[in-house]
Order: sequence, then C-alpha cells, then structure tokens
Amino acid sequence: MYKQTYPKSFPKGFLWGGATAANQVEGAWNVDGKGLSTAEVVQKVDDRHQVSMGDVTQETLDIAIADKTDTRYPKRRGVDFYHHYKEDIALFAEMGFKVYRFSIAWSRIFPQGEDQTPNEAGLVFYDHVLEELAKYDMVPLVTLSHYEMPIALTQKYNGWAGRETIAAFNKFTETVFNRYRGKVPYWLTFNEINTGTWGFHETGAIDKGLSEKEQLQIRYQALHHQFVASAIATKQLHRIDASAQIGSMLARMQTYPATPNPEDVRAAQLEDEKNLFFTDVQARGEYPEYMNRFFKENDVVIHMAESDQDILLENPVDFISFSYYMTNVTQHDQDGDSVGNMVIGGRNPYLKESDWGWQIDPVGLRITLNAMWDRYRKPLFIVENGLGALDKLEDNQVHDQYRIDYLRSHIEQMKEAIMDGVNLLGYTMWGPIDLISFSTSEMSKRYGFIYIDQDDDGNGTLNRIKKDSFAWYQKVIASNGEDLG
Ligand code: BGP
Repeated sequence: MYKQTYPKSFPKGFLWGGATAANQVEGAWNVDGKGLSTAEVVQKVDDRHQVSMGDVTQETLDIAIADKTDTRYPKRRGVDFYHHYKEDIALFAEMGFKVYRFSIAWSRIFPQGEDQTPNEAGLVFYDHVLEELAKYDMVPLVTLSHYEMPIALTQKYNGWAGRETIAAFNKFTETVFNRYRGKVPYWLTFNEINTGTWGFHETGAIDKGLSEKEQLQIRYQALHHQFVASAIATKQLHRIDASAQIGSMLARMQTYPATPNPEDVRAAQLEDEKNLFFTDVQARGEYPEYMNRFFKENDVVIHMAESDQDILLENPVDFISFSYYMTNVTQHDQDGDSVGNMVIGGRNPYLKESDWGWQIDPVGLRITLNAMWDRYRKPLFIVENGLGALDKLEDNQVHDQYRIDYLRSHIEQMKEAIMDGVNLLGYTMWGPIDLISFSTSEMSKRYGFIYIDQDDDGNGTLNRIKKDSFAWYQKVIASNGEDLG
C-alpha cells in the first residue's frame, strides 16, 4: 500500500557549518613558497558599490606584479587564517560545526602553475588544517578552485582561455586527491562556475576592452575548458578515493518574470536557462540544445577536442551545490523584438535589500531548492548563504540581530523544502569569520558570526570577537535546526 510519509524536518546527520575561500581569509600571500594568484592582482575599489573583480588589464597586471605590498590588494592579507587557523577552527567547533568548507590555493601547491613537483610547504599547511578539523570531527568540504589560479597561467595561456590550463589543473587535482585521500569526503571543482561569463576572476583570462562578442567567445571557450577539467577531476577522484564525492557549484540566481506578460515569462525562462546551463553540463554531461541555439545566434564557436564530449558524458558530478544570496526580476526587451537582450537585475517591490543592494528573498530559496531537485534528482548542498552588513563593534560586542533574522528566515524555508521532499545534504553559511569581500575587496562588508578586528586598510589587532549571532547558530546546530528562536 502507498504510504503517505514525508520528511518532517532536518535529517539526522545534516551537515551544518560555514564556508570560506583561501584568497579571502588566508593572507600569507608571499610565504612558504606560495606563488602570486589571480585574486591577488585585483585592486580594492574605494566606492562600496563598485565592483573590482573584472577590471584587470595587462597594464594593471604589470603594476600589481611589480607591487610587493598588500596595500592596494587586500586579498593578499586576508584575515591571516594562515596563522590563526587553530583558533578559528576551535571557534567553529565551539559553535558545533559538522562541516567546514574551505578552498585550497592552487598557487600554494603549484606556485607557477606548471612546476615539476608540488610545493611541499603548501601541502603541509592543508595537512595541518585537516588534522585540526579531524580533532573536532568536522567534515571538510574542499573547493579546488575558488576564484583564483596561479598568475603564471594567465601570463602564459591567458588563464582558462588556453587549453593547456586543463592539464595544469588536473595535475594539481591529482596531487591533492592523492595527498588527502581518505580525509576529504566532499570536493567541489569550480566555485560559482557560471560567473566565468563575467570575466577575469573566474576565467583568469584578460579580456577587458574587447568587444562584447569577443568577450563572449573567450569566456565560453574558457568555461568549456573548465567543464572538461572538472570532468577529468571527477574521474580522477573516483579512481583515487572511491568513497569521496565531488560536486558542481553554481551561483544560483533565481529570476522572476516582471509581469505575467508571456514575453516577460519567456525572457525569465531564458535568463534562468543561462544560469542553469552550467549545472546542466556538469550534472547531465552534455551541452543543452538551448545553449547551442544561443551560441549560434551570438557567433560563439566552442572548440572541442574529439574526446571532450565523451569525457563530459562519462563523468557527471555526484552532487550539486550552489550559493544563494538573492533573486532577480527579468523583463523582455522594450522593443519586443528580442528576448535575448533583456534587463537583468531588476528590482522586486516585494523584497527588502541588504546594505549592498542585494535583494533578500528567503522564499526564493525554497523555490530554488525545489526546482533544482526536480531538474536533477541529485543531492543538493547549499554551500553559501549569508548577509554582508556594516557591523558596529561596541564594548567588544556586536549586536547583529539583522544577521540572525536573515539566516533564520532562510533556514525556515530550507526546512520547508526538506518537507517538500528535497534531498539536501547540508548548509554552510558564507563567511563564519569576517573576511575580505570577493566583489569589492572591502573588510567592512562583514558576514561573520565572528568579528575580526581589521579595517579596510588592514589596520587592527586581528582579534577574533564573538557576535550575538555566534550563540544563536550554536543553538541552531545543537537542536538540528529545530530551535531558531
Ligand atoms: C560569492 C563568492 C564568495 C563570497 C560571496 C559574497 O559569490 O563565492 O567568494 O565572497 O559571494 O560576496 P561578496 O564577498 O562580494 O559580498
């Protein structure tokens, strides 16, 4: 007889935790043999709403390489996790973290991208991080490439635009899979792979100043190389460490039609497809037809080696992860003649926004989870979600009720999605310790449960201070998501 059961809440063993990236926390950019990375040549901007990550040119690159200080490049200093990792992981453990997502800096392991042998000191650092996590039974979830690569590969091959970068990456992945075999049950290949359509920070390819058409060609070709490298890494991992799993990672941007006008609904559908394309390739192993049409209409030609399609098809990811911060609104082109040219990032009058203008939409998370589960039927993992805000430190305290409210409302919707039947492995909120902002390289855009005494210019004691949200998250984890009060 058909039994009408459904999950009532978070499953036992649900992975609660937090996520960071090497270039935003580690610092120590020029010690123990580390090479310069693409993240470390991106200058900080002075206007909070400006974005720095795509603005690298050959000229700014040369200036950055010649500059041996971290003054204009805050990602070089991070928050000195490199020397504070024991203290930071102990704080995560105190909150009860079951999982910690972090990334390995490729440029610590292969400083010049194609070195004959890996840099032992770099490998040892991550040995120590993993030992520390094991002490607290915290599961590592490791990102292989989080918005950085050795700058040498940009200089030699224009980053991922060059096919040679595939072999360099897969030498790195094979090295770390072998080294950390049996210690890392979950891996991710490329962080927010879809943002490669925005340029340099993900592709490592300098294309600023080129025509839109030329940029499209370079970016989608670079992304193709990343797809292939990701599939090869998947194959390597399954051979080297059969019990470990590997996932894709998308910056999920749910979009809504601006009106019920079918033209707007179609425009939103198209926009959504352009976002889901990446997971479609990585989970299903082939390019979807709708993108082939997009490429044709935009004169993009993806150059593939003969075996590429087989490699993709034979090595889909084991699970699907994504970041979730906001949603958008899409409307069709004003002239009505092309849905390909639409307004993105429109305002939604039903939503509030963060200090940085990101539209806060907890219900959108439930919609996203259901849609992703329906589309792929593979386990999902929310590997980033959080609120960047201007925190105030007073009497050594930060009263961040707004952060608690943000996280609570998203966790509530996550629970609803689980009750809807979604298979969700875990949740790593973004930035459990304050860190350098990815998009603006500021320190003052803070996400953490733990405040770090450092300002935008790098001044401060680097002391770690618990915010009000620290005890709140501790309670959430201890009750496995039941006590959100
Ligand atoms: C995601 C990135 C992270 C991160 C986060 C918040 O896109 O994967 O690296 O920083 O967004 O963004 P920001 O730091 O720009 O506020």
